[in-house]
Amino acid sequence: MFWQTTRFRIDLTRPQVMGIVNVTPDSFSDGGRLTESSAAIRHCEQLVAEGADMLDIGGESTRPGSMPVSVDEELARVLPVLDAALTLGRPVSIDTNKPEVMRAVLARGADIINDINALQAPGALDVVAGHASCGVCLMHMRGDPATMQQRPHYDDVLREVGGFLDERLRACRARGVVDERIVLDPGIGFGKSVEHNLDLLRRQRELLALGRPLLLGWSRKSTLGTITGRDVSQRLVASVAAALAAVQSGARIVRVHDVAATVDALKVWAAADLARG
Ligand code: HH2
Repeated sequence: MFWQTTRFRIDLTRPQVMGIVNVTPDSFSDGGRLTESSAAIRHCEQLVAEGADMLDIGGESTRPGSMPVSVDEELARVLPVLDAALTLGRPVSIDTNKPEVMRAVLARGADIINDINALQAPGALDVVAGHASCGVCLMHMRGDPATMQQRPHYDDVLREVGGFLDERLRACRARGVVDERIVLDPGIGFGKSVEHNLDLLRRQRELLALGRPLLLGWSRKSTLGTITGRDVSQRLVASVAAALAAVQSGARIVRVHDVAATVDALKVWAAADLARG
C-alpha cells in the first residue's frame, strides 16, 4: 500500500509515525509551547531527528470546547513553520479544515491535507481535487469541537463511522481524487465517549474493508487518561501502548506527540515480527 502525496509516494509497508507540531496557544496537551515560529521549527527538526516519518503542523486547536481561529491567524501561525519543515526531507502535512488555508499551504508546497472535517467545508474538496497529487487524510468527527463531547450517541459506532468515511471516500473519487492519495481516520475522541473509542479500537479491522490505509491518533487523549487515571502530561506510556494496539489492528500511520518513544516501540514490534496477520 502506498500513500501518494505532493512530493513523496509513501510506502506504508512499515507503519509510519506522524509527528505532531501544534503551533497553537491552546492545544489540549502541548498548547502554548510552540507559539513562536522559531520554537516550532526547532521542534520539527527534533521530531525528524527522533525518527518521524512525516510531520503534521496545526495552527488551530480542535480540542473539545475549542473555538475556531481566523484564516489570517491560522496562516500566520502555520506558514513560517511549513516553509522550514519543507526543507527537512520528510512529507509535511497541514492539519486544517479551512479551504483558504488548504489553498495557501498547497501553493507553498505542502504534501498532505489532514482534515478533521473530511473536506466537508464548502470549497475544501475543490481545493484538493484541483491539486495534482497532494495526499489527504479524511477524518470522522461527530458535531464540531465546540460541542462534540456533549453526550455523543451512536447505535453502532463502527457502522456509522465506516459509513461516513465511505461516503467521503466516494465524494473524493467522484471529483477525481484517486484512492492512492487518500487515507482514512475514525477520529478518536472527536464526538465519541470512552466506550465509543474503545469499540473503534476493538473493531478497527472492520474499517480496512473500506480499502484505504488507516491513520489513528490516540496520542495523550482523554480516553487514555480514563483508563490509566493519568493526567495529560503523564500519558506517554499509555500513548505508545495505544499506538501499538492500533498498528496491531491494522493502522499504517500513527499520529503522535512522543515520536522517539513510539519509533522505538514500533521497531521492537517489527523485530518481533508481529506485523504479520
Ligand atoms: N487529533 C487531533 C488533531 N488532529 N487529525 C487526525 N487525522 N486524527 C486525530 O486523531 C487528530 C487530528 C487532536 O490532537 P492535538 O493536535 O494534539 O490537539 P489539539 O487539537 O488541541 O491541537
